[in-house]
Amino acid sequence: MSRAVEANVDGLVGPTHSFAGLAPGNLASENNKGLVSSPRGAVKEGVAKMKRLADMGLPQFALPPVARPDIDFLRRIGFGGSDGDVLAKAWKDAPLLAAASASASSMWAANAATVTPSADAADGRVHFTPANLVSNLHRSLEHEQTGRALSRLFPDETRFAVHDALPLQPHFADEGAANHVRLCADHGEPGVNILVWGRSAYEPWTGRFPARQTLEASQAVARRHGAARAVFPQQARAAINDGAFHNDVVCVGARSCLFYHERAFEDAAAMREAVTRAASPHFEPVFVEAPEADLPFADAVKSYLFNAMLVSTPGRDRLTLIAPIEVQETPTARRLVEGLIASNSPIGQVVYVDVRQSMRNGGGPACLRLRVVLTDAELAAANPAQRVDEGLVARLNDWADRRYRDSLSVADLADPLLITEARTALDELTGILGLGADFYPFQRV
Ligand code: SUG
Repeated sequence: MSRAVEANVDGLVGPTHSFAGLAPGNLASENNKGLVSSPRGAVKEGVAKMKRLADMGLPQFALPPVARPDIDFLRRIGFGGSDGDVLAKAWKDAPLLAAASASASSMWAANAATVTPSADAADGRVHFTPANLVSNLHRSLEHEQTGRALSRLFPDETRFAVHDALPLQPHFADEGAANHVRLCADHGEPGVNILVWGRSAYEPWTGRFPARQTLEASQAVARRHGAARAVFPQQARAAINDGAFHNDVVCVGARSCLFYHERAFEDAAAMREAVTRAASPHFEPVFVEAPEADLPFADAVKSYLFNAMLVSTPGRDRLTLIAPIEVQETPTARRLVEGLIASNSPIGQVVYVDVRQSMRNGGGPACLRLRVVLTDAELAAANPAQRVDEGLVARLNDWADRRYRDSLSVADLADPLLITEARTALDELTGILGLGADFYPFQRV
């Protein structure tokens, strides 16, 4: 066992952040379709959250957004001419496809990849599988650039293995760490890897909304990472139908604590038994189940209580919940949190953060981050220019002020000027984050 910390890697919001309603089954995305967004407000909310976590003494990194609009995707489906022509024709003839090419959805880094820390991996390296995200067109366009971004952040192949995404088939539909929770006694010690899935590839899915993660994808990721102590509980079908499009909408865990809604799992008792068995003899898991009677499922989805981050910070015995401000505004959710803090539960403190721009697309504080457990030596091998400190926060805020629009409607996504604006912003970002001048596809032509 070696000392390890849990770093957070947050996705920076891209310049095309918008409310195009692209994600069926994600109730916030559906309900806020057509609103005017603030890309600048969104990226600064994200940076403020990163600063908050860094200030708490936790290692924090920033991941660059993928380049959008994805002109190359539009060319592959038959639109031609100059980049501006491609965008104009796509918006005229196929606006839904054009909107998909513009999404800033890579901000939700919980979906960037599934991560297996070296303490759990057969070959002692940290493993990453970028999620193929094939359940949604706009998200299926992310994985290549995401893999490249992870390789820049974790370049040393003797310590880190960044795989390709799983095969791009519905059988292997994979949404990354949004359906993965790791429990452990301490970060550097053996962990139980809970990989939650929504459907099996070989059973018909008849739900109202798509089940995005397959059992076969979860098993394939665990297999290729050589992940020890993997358990595969099923998400409740009814939870997906009621808006839990990822398990992290209704479940979060840290150290030995799993905090989840009573209705999150198809068979919660079987889940607890499997996790307890896998944890033995390393640690005793603590299950904190929120009952429907105290917190109606609809309030859990509306407030995004379980999409809080649950973190252990230096000098505190009990865990801290980094919750969206919407929890404070939802009486049932707020009371539940207050009750947990007042009792002797593993959760001892709540910090509220404002990430409303992301929340309106169904992304809470936990969606915006990828957790990566790193030993001291692995932490030292990460790209230092992406480590969030006072200086980087100031540079990113200044960059956003100069390069991002304050407001953007869905119709504005058709503006050809946005192509150049976004590229100029991202080109500058590669300098700020030390990514090299060949990072983005548009920098390589
Ligand atoms: O995949 N929203 C994202 C939100 C992802 C949240 N992530 C986690 N729960 N981990 C999604 O549904 C909406 C984008 C739009 O409509 O423009 C969107 O893709």
